[in-house]
Amino acid sequence: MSLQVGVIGTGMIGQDHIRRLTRVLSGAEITGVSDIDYDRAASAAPEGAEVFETPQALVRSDNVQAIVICSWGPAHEEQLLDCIAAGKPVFCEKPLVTSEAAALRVMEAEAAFGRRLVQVGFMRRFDADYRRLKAVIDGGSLGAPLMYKSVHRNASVPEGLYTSEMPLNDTLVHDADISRWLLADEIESVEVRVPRRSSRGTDLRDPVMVMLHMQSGAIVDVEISVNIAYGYDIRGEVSCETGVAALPNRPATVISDHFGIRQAIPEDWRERFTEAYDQEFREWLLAAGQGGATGPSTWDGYAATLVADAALRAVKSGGRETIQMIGKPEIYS
Ligand code: NAD
Ligand code: ISE
Repeated sequence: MSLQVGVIGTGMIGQDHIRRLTRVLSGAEITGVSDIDYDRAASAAPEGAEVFETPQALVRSDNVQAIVICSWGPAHEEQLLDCIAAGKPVFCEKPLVTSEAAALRVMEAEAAFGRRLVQVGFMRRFDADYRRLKAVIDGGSLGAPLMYKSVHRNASVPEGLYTSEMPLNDTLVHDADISRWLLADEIESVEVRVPRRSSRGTDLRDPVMVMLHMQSGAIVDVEISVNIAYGYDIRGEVSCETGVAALPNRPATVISDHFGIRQAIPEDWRERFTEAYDQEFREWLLAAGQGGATGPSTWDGYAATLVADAALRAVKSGGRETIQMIGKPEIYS
C-alpha cells in the first residue's frame, strides 16, 4: 500500500519533490498540499490531493501519514513540532531550522517522543559520487584524512530570496554536513574570510571562504559563491596521509567540435542532484512507511545550524568562533 504523503511548501523544491513522488518513485501517494500562497499550492496539487488552508490542518489530517516540509527555513520549527506532536514521520528540507534554540526545541520534542521521526534534506549523503568518496576515505587505503576542500558554486540566486546572510545560514549547511559525514568528525570552530565582493552580488556576502576546524585536527576549507554565472559547480577533494581523493563537478559527455573540447555544466541543484534526491526519497519512503526516519537526523541539522551561527559570529568578530554541542541524545546514537 502507498504511503499517504502531505507536502508543505510548493515552491521550487516542493514542486520538484511532488514530481518525483508522483512520477518517478513508487510507494507514495500525495494526499495533501499546503502553502501560504494557496493558489500556488492549488496549482501544484496532483490529482486527488486536498489543498489545505494551513500546514497544521494538513499535518492533522487522517489522510496524511507522513509529511514533506519544503517551506522556508524560518517556518520549519513550528511545522516540525506539529509533525512530532502528531507522531508522524517528517522529511524536512534543509536548513532544519534557523537558530540553535529552535534546533534544541525540535530535538527535545523528538527525544520526548522516544524515537526518530525527522529526516533532514542533506541529499549529498545519498549522491553516488559522494558515497564513493566516503567509501575511499573509510576504506583507509589513503591513510587518515587531513584536509578537505569543498567548493559550492551557484550560478545565481533568485532575486529577493537571499539576504546577505544566506550564503552562511542557508548554503553553508550542506558543506558543514558533508564534511562531518565524510570525515566522520565534528566541527569544533569556524573562521570566515570575505574577499572583495563580486560586482554581481548586490548586498550579498558573496563569495565567502569558510574554514572549519574539525575535532580531529583536520581542516576543511569551503568556498561559497552563490552568484557565479557560469553554472552549478560542486566539488570536493580530500587530502589524506598518502593520497588524494577528489569529487569533480559532475562528469558529463565530452563534446569535441570547432569550439573546442567541452563538457556541459549543470544549471542548478535540480539537475546536479536529481538522482541523489530520488535515492534520498526512496530511502525515506521505506523508513517513513515503518513510522521512522533514516540518514541525516535532527542531530545533524542541529550540528549544521551551530556551524551557520558560528560563521555569522565569525564574520563579525573576524576571529575563530568555537562550537559547543550538547551531549548527543540516545535516539541519535
Ligand atoms: P521557494 O521560495 O521556491 O518555495 C518556498 C515555498 O514555501 C513558497 O511557495 C512559500 O510560499 C512557502 N512557504 C513559506 N513559508 C511558509 C509557511 N509558513 N507555510 C507554508 N508555506 C510556506 O523556495 P525553495 O527553493 O523551494 O526552498 C524551500 C526550502 O527547501 C528551503 O528551506 C531551502 O533551503 C530548501 N532547498 C533545499 C535544496 C536542496 O538541495 N536540498 C534545494 C533548494 C531548496
Ligand atoms: C539551495 O537552497 C540548496 O539547498 C542547494 O543544494 C544549494 O546548492 C544552493 O546553494 C541553495 O540555494
